[in-house]
Amino acid sequence: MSNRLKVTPNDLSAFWMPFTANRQFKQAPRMFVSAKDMHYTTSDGRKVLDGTAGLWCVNAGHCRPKITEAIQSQAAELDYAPAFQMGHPIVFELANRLVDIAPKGMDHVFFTNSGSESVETALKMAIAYHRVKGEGSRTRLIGRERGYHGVNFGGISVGGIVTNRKMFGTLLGGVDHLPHTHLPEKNAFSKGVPEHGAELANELERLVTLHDASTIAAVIVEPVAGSTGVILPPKGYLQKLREICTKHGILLIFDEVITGFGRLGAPFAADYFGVTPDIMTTAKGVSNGVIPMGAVFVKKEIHDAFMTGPEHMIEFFHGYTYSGNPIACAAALGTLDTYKDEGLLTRGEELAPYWEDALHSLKGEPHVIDIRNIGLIGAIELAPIAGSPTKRAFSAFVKAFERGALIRTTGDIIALSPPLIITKGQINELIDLVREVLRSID
Ligand code: PXG
Ligand code: PLP
Repeated sequence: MSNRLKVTPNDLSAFWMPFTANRQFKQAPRMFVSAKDMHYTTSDGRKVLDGTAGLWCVNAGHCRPKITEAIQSQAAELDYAPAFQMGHPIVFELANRLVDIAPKGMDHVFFTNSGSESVETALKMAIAYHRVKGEGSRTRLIGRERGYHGVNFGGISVGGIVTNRKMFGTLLGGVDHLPHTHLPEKNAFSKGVPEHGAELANELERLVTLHDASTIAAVIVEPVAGSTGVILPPKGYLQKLREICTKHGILLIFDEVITGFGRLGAPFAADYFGVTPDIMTTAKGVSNGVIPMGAVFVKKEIHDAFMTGPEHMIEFFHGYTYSGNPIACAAALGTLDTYKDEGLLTRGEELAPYWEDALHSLKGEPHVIDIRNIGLIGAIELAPIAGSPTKRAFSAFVKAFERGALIRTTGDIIALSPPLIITKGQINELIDLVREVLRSID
């Protein structure tokens, strides 16, 4: 008999929850038991509007038929095939489909299972690329303050969120950071990309002078920083970073784990900003969050640099047991079909002005000190309660959940990023609910 039956079904103690206040959660659990399109259903039978696409990943909405069916039929046909030295057809099909929608020149895809793994993959690729090109001294990595690049050692090393770093020792050596671009004193309540701060990209020149270009492998940034509370690139900033990287032979990595797959109203942030990186990390929206998957897009020159040496030799000593897992690939193909059928990779462009107006209508509500938006992303920054940072936003999160909407908070910032299928009526509903919540909290 299954051991499972001996477990008390509602004993919450065994599961150590990720990025969660475990003790608090377990005293008053918030549980979802099902989901459809724009809504979750809670364990007490309430409908909750998904204002965050899960964790920025369910871009096509929940339990979409093409995705569900693709997974079901793939599971019954080929459940797993070894990822190393063996293949299966749909992983190749998926790679081609992804390259078709990728920014021009990003012709190759390496599969992972998460954003964190995509980041590790990209960083290793960058260092190895310079080595295969005969520039083995280029090992230094440059991230940015307040950057989030997942939770593995490479990612937290280039990342810039202190709580994610300070507990974990010395991290990777040879890492430096650009300053973040959050300038509330100049840019508060900007609509879309802010005017001020492009010159912060010149800090890269300072780091090049400090370390010498010959030691620097790559710069990694989120085109729009998500996890840290939605920080936008000032007008012209990403273009400048691109120019400086190109000038010094430094690879530019865009971490598009959140911005990829339609979040800004274009397929990728690279398209939105007209700036093409050398490597682009993705996850989340690639499979609608339904089955774990990540994809690292790479320029042809980088891929081709590895394709030398004896043909029987492995070119890149890196990969995961589940790289290109067949069921994850099926989920991703079902996702791409859904995006295509419904125009979701560009739907955000039409909705963005409506979203922007709705969001900025919260200016003047209690506690609001800044509002930021781009594509279908929004952030409402609240003044912290003196001496208790994060408490105000967290009570907004709990209140919103009780009233029927899922929002996300980080620090004292409310972040919103609904599925790309949201209607105008649901945008109003979400924003009105947030308004009521702001009026109801201390
Ligand atoms: N890079 C970026 C830019 C991300 O946003 C990761 C890497 C890591 O992905 P994985 O799949 O390993 O989690 C992310 C993930 C939030 C939130 O609420 C953001 C993320 C994950 C969970 C919550 O802001 N970003
Ligand atoms: N740890 C052990 C003992 C393993 O055998 C493997 C893979 O074979 C891994 C970790 C890595 O696992 P994955 O490929 O799922 O990342």
